[in-house]
Formats: sequence, C-alpha cells, structure tokens
Amino acid sequence: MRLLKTVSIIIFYFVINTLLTGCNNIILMHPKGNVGLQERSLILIALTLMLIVVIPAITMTIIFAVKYRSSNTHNNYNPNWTNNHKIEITIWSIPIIIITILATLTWKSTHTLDPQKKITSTLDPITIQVIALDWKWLFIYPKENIATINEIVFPINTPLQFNITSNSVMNAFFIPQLGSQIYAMAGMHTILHLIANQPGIYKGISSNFSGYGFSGMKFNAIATKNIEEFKEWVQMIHLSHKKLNNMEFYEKLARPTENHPVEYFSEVKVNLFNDVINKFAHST
Ligand SMILES: [Cu+2]
Repeated sequence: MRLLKTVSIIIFYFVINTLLTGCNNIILMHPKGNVGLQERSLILIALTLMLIVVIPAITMTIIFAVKYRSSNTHNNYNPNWTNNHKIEITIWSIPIIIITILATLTWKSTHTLDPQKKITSTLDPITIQVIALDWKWLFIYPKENIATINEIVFPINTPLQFNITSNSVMNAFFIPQLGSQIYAMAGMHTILHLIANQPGIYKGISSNFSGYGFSGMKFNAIATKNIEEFKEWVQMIHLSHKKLNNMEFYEKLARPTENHPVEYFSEVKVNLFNDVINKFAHST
C-alpha cells in the first residue's frame, strides 16, 4: 500500500507540475490567429473526450490490481461470473459515443479549416510566395515586387495567402501560433491561408527534417499593428540595393547555406515562383 501511495503522489505532482509550468512552453497552445484558435479548441476537445476513457481505465487498473491481489482474503472469491449486461452496455456505448463525436468534429473541421479555403474578410488577401531552399526560406511578394530571406511581415486581421513550393527536398511550412502546417515540395504548389489577429513576432519553422542546415531553417513572421506599418516595411525593402531579378542570381542564392541571415531584395524576376515549379515539373 505504501508503494501505491508513493506512486500516486509522484504522478499527482507530475501532472500538477505539467499543468502549471509546461504549458507556457507549448506555443501551439497560445495561438494568435483565428485558424490557430480553432485548431487549439479542436485539440483540447479531442483530448478531453479521450480522457473520458483514459482516466477511468487507468484508475480501474490500479483499483483492480489492489483489490483482486492474491493476498487479499477479505473479499469473496467469485470466479464463475457470466456476462454482465450493465458492464457490456457501458464498455460498448461510451467508446461508440466518443468516436461518433470525434469523427463528426474532425470531419467538420477538416472542411472549415481546409488550408486551401480562403479566409472571408472585407480586406484583400496578401499573397506571399514561399520557396523552401537548402536551408533557408525565400519569400516573394509578387504584388509589391520584393523578396526576403527568412522574414515575412504582414498587417494583422488581413488574410494571408501562401503559395508554397520547394527548390530541393521536401520541407514543411509552419507558423505554429497562426495555424496549420503544409508541405513544400519541388515541382508542386501547395496553398495555405492564415490570419493573425494580434500583432507580434511569431516563430516560423520547417517541421520536416531536410538535412544538415535544417535546424537553422527558421524565420520570423511579424504581424504589424496596422497596414501603414506594413507599407513602411515594404518601402524599406524597396531601398535595398540587392535585386533578385535573374535566374542566375537565384541559383546562386539557392545553393546550400546554414543559418542564413535575413536578406532583402528590392526587385524580383517576374514569374520566378512559377519558373521554379516548372524546373521540376518537366523533369522525368
Ligand atoms: Cu498555457
């Protein structure tokens, strides 16, 4: 009995400790945009539903192990019991109900949170083309005719449309606090819609291992307080004397580098994004 008590105390402290401190480190649980918020509630609802089964199962395991231990001679020994309808109904109906709720929720949210689905807003979306390079992110703003390495800036409450591809192996584009991750693949074009509802600097990562410099393949996603601040940033990039206006320069930039610093380009070759996709689309 003493061992059981010690084990339960340890488990209790572990759970409390996790609840009080661990959560602060999970940035996924601190979303700053509508998509991220909806995804968090889906995670929490699914977790709660599953705990309805997990907690009683673990509790019963401990109780049964103690109560029906061979050294317990206080209780009746009754090995010849037949099927109990109450137990049968409980162990079948509860999982069926939980799975039905989970399935319905998941089905609905895969449609409402479809990465390709446009976010409804009165504001026009900002298009950002994303090319995963070894080992850095190239971002192109086609309308603004600018490009950056490892940094994106956008105003809050404005829908963002990311068009994503890769110049090399597979990567995954992910800004955890804003929502869904999506794969970046050479010769292919994936689309992701996100929105930030609070200003701030959010971490962007590749959540798919892609080689040596992978750990430095990070970027900042900066949500500005208003559109003016975003326009100022665009103006600032336009002042850069670096230009990404030909394929030769692009190929040079695409060569593998590790921990690449943030870079700004004041001009981008027209259709660069599509040219990069086509490079791979036509190869066999
Ligand atoms: Cu928290």
